[in-house]
Amino acid sequence: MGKSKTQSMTISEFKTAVLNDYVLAYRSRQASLLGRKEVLTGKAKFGIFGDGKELPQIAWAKVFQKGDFRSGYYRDQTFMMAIGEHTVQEFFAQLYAHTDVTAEPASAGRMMNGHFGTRLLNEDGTWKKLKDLYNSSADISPTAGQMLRLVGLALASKYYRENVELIGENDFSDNGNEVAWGSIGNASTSEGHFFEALNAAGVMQIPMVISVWDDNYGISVPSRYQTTKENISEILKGFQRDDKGNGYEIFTARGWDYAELCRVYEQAGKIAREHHVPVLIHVTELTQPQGHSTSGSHERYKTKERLAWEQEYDCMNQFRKWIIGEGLATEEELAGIESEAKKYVNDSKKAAWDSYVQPIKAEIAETVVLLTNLANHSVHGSAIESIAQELNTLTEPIRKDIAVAISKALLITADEDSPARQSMIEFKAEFELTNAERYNSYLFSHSSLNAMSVEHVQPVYSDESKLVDGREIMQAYFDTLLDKDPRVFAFGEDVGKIGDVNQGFAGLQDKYSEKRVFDTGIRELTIIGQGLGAAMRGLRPIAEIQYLDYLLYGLQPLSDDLATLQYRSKGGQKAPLIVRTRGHRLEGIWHSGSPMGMIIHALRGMHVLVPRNMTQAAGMYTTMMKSDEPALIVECLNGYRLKERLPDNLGEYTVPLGKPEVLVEGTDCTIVSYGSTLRVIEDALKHLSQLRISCELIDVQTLLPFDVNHACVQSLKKTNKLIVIDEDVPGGASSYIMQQILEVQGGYQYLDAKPITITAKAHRPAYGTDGDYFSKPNAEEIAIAVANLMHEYDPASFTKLL
Ligand SMILES: Cc1ncc(C[n+]2csc(CCOP(=O)(O)OP(=O)(O)O)c2C)c(N)n1
Ligand SMILES: [Mg+2]
Repeated sequence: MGKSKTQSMTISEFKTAVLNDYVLAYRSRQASLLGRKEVLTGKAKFGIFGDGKELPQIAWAKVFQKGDFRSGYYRDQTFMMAIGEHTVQEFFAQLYAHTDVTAEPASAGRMMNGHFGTRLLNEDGTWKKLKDLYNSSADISPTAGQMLRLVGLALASKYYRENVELIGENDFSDNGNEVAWGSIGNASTSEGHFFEALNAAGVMQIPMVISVWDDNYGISVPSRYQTTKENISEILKGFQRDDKGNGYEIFTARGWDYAELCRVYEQAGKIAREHHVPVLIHVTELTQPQGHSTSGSHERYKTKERLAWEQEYDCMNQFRKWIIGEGLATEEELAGIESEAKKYVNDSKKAAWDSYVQPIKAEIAETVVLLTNLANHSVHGSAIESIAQELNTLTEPIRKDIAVAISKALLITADEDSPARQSMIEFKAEFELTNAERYNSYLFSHSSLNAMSVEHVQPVYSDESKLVDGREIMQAYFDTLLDKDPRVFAFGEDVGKIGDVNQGFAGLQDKYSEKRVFDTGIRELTIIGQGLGAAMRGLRPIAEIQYLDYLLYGLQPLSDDLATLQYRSKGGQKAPLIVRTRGHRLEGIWHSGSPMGMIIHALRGMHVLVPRNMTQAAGMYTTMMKSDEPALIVECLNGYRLKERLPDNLGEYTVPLGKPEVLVEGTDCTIVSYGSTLRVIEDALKHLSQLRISCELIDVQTLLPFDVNHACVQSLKKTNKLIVIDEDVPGGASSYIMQQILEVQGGYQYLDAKPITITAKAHRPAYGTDGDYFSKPNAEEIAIAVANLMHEYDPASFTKLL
């Protein structure tokens, strides 16, 4: 126990506090033991538990304060229980995948057990007053993935503290006094994510405390294959702060030593909170009493000696001995506490199961009535009866059983028509709707601030509107934005001092300070992570990835974390981060890619915007800033020096998402494209108009969402020919566009010629102007392909070119 706290406690208060901790830890252990049984008996699908890690989490919870954030992993059930944000009943509800958010607040049954998170949002999607709450960001499964977001959660405290006068009183922070607490398994520290996050937080000096739960294993692989010297705190000693400058405070504590743990956590919290210094706590000598998860048994890979040691040094065993040794309770008293805790956990488990299974049973009862009715009115009566009976006798029914039974009965009676069958069809439709809400909703925000609801405001021009370089539009836009909204800050490689490699932020660091426009190290993963975490705490970061090609480095947190956030928390969390990048064309294999297919397939759950010029780009930023959703905005690298007119209402006009623009009207064929390729196509159109081929050119503007009002098919109805062009690989984003127009919009009905795509080659673009010309779609190639298509369609009117 930390001295400062215990000194002010009476002996009896101290004893009560310790025994309360024992109750909590014991309940958590029981939950783990029963949880495993629930999986082995088939009531739950998979289980991963926090047994063996109870004690450090109790110590951690003691110093976790309101407004603080957790970003951890699947072992933290005891901590979540100790801060009162995860009841034992909720633990079981998650294990069963209870889809009701009141029963399973972390994810409404979407995330497997051990994936925690608190509800940061009100039901209408607006923020709660986070500084008055104990907060946990929603966990993800990829090991060390939590470390990136953690950097942003901690950075937010620094931002709030440094900009306190600008921001003033708010719901998120009390002068930046909040600590972001991370947890990670020993083996997961082998990931690059861990080291990158560690370094980033050390450089930035942010209030972040990382706990490493070291149980010597990562599933079956022991530390000697994971960590140099088998000791993470030992090898991180160079990070230890000293009087020469920034660094970490590093602690070690044995995971079974209650007193030591309490002391260390109290000190760690104080240093991080007061001085904004990052801290690492290496908690050693932890165990896994039941092995890694329900998927296997650790007897397969741990020696007898290790297993015996784990039994002896099980933190619950040691805690018990310590309590008795210190004279805080007798053997009998502890036995009494234990049997009460067991009952409590059993009762909670039962309550969770009843609450989970009752609605399903009610749905089954309803289905059985409909099936029986259908059986009575069908020549296949007995077959349907047996489907009903089978459904009715399931001991652990799930919704899939209902869906299968309904579909089977409808398939059997395919050639029948009766009111009973009609009722079944209606029930199926209703059931599907309810299940869509349960399992498929909240990929995007449902709040009134969702990006699709942002009002469309047109750009305004006057006689005074100047013709400027594209980059000047961006610079003027960001100036307006930073001026207007103190929550906005921008960062990335070369964003600070020089205002990004294309000068979109030129001069803005001088104007708004290094606190709001700043450079980062070369570290795309944590650039995304720090944006994500900060956006989760009410800020509006713009995280810059220098070139589109390097988005690949930052793709994992975007795909696994940001894009899934609303979905996996069922609308309980959001992070309206804007990721800015630029690309499509520069030079060479790693500077001119346009991997848009990869991006849009990885980022469902985000908006992906591909402005053709800087006027459109600025409007898109405004749209996103008015919304509460995340987006990736890909600016055209070759557009910064092209001239555009500077709109008078920069920062006010918006570009609606999912609304294509017809750039050129035409009658013979529809060409669909986006971004910098449009300029290449415009060159091709000059050739084509000489051949008297009239093309309609459509800029889709946003790939996610795609053409929500089906404008493309309207054009196709007129021209009956479709050409999709982009700079991605063959079958990349162009295939997605094709699928949207032909399948989703029903465009196949209007085709009079084969639909074609014109794309870059399958390899990366070669260096130099020739490399680019022969790797990417060029104007002549496009003109020839379109002319040939027209000839194939109507040889009499259109000559074959080549
Ligand atoms: C990126 C990634 N790789 C692999 C896995 C599979 N996996 C899940 S847990 C785990 C071991 C983690 O060990 P450690 O970090 O020590 O945590 P512990 O389970 O021991 O507490 C692995 C390899 C994963 N979830 N994510
Ligand atoms: Mg481990």
